[in-house]
Amino acid sequence: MRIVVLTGAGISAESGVPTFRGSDGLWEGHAIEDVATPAGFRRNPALVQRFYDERRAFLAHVHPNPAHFALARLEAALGEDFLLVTQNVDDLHERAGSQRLVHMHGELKRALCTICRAAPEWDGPLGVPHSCPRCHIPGRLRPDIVWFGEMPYDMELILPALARCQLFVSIGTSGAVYPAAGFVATAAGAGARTLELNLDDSAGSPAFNESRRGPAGVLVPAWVE
Ligand code: BJW
Repeated sequence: MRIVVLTGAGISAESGVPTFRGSDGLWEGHAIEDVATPAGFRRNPALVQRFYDERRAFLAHVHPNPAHFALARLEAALGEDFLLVTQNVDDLHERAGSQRLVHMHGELKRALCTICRAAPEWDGPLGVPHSCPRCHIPGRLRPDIVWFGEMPYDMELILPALARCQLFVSIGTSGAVYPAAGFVATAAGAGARTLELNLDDSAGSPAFNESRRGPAGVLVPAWVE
């Protein structure tokens, strides 16, 4: 069976990573347009760098949970018939063992050179002027995060996989952000069955063949086994 899984912030919630649109949402205290848009970065790069520096440093204090591990086991069983598409910018899927995954909204642990577009791995702060390891131009690195208005990564892999999959599973995402919110319609239009695993009803719930409610750390291992 060919399966595409889409994950969102809800799968990392039980690891202690705040979700975006929850009551303790990560953007509280910061207007979205200040920290998650190219215009916000142009206006106040120091604020935006600091915001992502803090989140990158926070990754050292969190660990994958049973939902991340269950998806890694599913990948090991299905091999090339499996693709994990995550909207998350944390590295918890990799740390659980997932390899066939794409980070469509970027990664906290990469920088992006605004001059030569290199995306080197990055583990320290970006908030002071470092040089790009490829073009060596200093002070032009930004977080490798897809902000509003920017093109998500790996769409050329994701769209064909959606068109070919037999099952599309969405885990822990509110369905508020496009194009990911439209993947269920794309997969269903290509004939796939669609399943949602989420704590609450989401904007996308009506579009799924089946929705299960509960914490990802319980629902995902139960679905995989
Ligand atoms: C649990 C749980 C537990 C909690 N267990 N569950 C119409 C069509 C196309 C585009 C647009 C459109 N209208 C507007 C747009 C533009 C825009 C957009 O979508 N805006 C919306 C506000 C409407 N989109 C874009 O700009 C995107 N680019 C783009 O569209 O380019 C053009 C294009 C067009 C067509 C095809 C291809 C390209 C770029 C979007 C970039 C999003 N980036 C962000 C922020 C990064 C910065 C940062 O990290 O600080 O990525 S937005 C933010 O939301 C982040 C997330 O990845 C994303 C999704 O959030 P997610 O993961 O769903 O989290 P939450 O918090 O919303 O939900 C968590 C869920 O988990 C909840 O449902 C909980 O119940 C649940 N939950 N605990 C299970 N324990």
